[in-house]
Amino acid sequence: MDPGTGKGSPSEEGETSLNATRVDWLREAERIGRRLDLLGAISEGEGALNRPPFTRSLCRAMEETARWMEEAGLRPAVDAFGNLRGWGVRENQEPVLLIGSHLDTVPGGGRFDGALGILLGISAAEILQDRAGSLPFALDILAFQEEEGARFRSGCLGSRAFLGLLEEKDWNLEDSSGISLREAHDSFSIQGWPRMEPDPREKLLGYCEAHIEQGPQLEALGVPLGVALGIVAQERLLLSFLGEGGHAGCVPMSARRDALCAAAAFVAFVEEASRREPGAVATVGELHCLPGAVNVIPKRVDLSVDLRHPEEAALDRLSQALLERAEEIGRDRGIEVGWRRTQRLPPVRSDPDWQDRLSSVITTIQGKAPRLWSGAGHDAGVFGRLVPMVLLFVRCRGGVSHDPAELVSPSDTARALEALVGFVEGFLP
Ligand code: HGY
Ligand code: MN
Ligand code: MN
Repeated sequence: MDPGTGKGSPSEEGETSLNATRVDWLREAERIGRRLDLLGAISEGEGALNRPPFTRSLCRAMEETARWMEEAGLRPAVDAFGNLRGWGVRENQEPVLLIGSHLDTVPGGGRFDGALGILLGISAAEILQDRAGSLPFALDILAFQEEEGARFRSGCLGSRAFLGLLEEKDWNLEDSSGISLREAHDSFSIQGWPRMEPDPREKLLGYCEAHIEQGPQLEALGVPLGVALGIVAQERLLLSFLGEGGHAGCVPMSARRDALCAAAAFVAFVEEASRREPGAVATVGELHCLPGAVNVIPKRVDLSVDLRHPEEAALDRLSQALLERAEEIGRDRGIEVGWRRTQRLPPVRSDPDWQDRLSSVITTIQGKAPRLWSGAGHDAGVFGRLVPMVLLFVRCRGGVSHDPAELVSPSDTARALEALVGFVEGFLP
C-alpha cells in the first residue's frame, strides 16, 4: 500500500483558499466537498457506498487521505492496527491535540459519516499552520480504520486499538463470512506505508471530533452547529434461533419448530419493549434465515440487536427483558436459543470545559450553541473515558444518515470548519 505523494488533480483540488490571515471558509468548504465526493466514490463493488475495514476500498481511501494530509503539512503514517495518522509539526515532547474520525462506512452509507470529520481536521490543521505558524502543542489528525462495527458487529475497533483497549475476544470477532478480525487485519498489507507508533510518554491534551448529527434536532432548531453533551450507552447482541427444517408442503403447522416464526415473535417484542422504555432505541438490523428457500421451513435464524439508552440502568433493564423473552419463546416453541454480547459501551460525557470552549466559539458564529445527547456512537466516546473529549455536531439534511441521501451543505461545512479552527485557536496563549 503506497500512499500517493503527488499533488491532487486540478479537478479535485482547485486552488486552496488559504492565506496568512484571512480564510475564505466557503471556498475551503467547497474543496472539502470535492474531496468528500472523491472519497464517496471509493467503495467495494458497485452501487451504494460500502467501505468496510481492511478492504481494498479502505486502503484506497487511506491513500487519498494521506495525500491530503501531506499537502496540509502533516506526515501521514499508519499504526500497527492500520489506522492512518497525520502527524503535525513537533519541536520536542509537546502535548498533542487530536482531531479525527473514521474512514469506514456502513453498507449503503453516506459520504459524510466519518469522512467529513477527517477532512475538516486536515483543513483546520492547514489553516492553523498557515495562520498561527508554530503551535504550543502538536495537532495530529486521525483517520480510523474501523468505527462502524458493521463488519465485525463491534464498533470503534480502530480507536480502541489506538488506545490499547482491544481484548483477545475482539480479535476473535468474525464477520458474516467467518473471517476473524485478526485474519482480516493480518491480510491487510500495510507494507510500503510509513509506520509510526505513538510515543508511550506522549501527553494527550484531548480529542475533538466533528461529525454530522445523524438526527433531526439541529435542523429543527434552525442552526448548523451543536455540541454533544455526550454519547448514549449502547449494547449489541447476536442471537440464534435453532428449530427444525422440513418440507413446506408436508409438515403440519402443529408439528413445526419454525425458527423464523420464533425469531419474528422476538423481533416484535424488541419493538414493543423498547417503545415502553422512554429514551430507548432498539434495532434488529441483521437477520439471516437458513436455508432461505421458498419451500423449506426455516431451520435457523441469526439476528442482531442494537440497543441504546442515555442511562446504563435502563439499558440493562431492556437487555435483560429481551433475553428473558427470547428464552421464553424458545421454551414455548421448542427452539434452541443462543446469544452473545458483541459490544457494550457505557454512556460517556463530553468534557464540560471543552463543551464550554466549543459552545462559545459556536455562539459567535451562529448566536447560540445547542447541546444535545448523541444517539450515535463515535470514536470520541472511546477517548472520552480517558482524556478530555468534545464532539462538534454538524446539521445534516432531514437528519438522514447511514443512507446515500446523507447531505451537508457547503455553508454548514464552512461554519463547522470555522468553529473547529476557532476551538483549537482557543488553546493558543
Ligand atoms: O452505530 C453508530 O452509532 C455509529 O454510526 N457507528
Ligand atoms: Mn460515524
Ligand atoms: Mn455511522
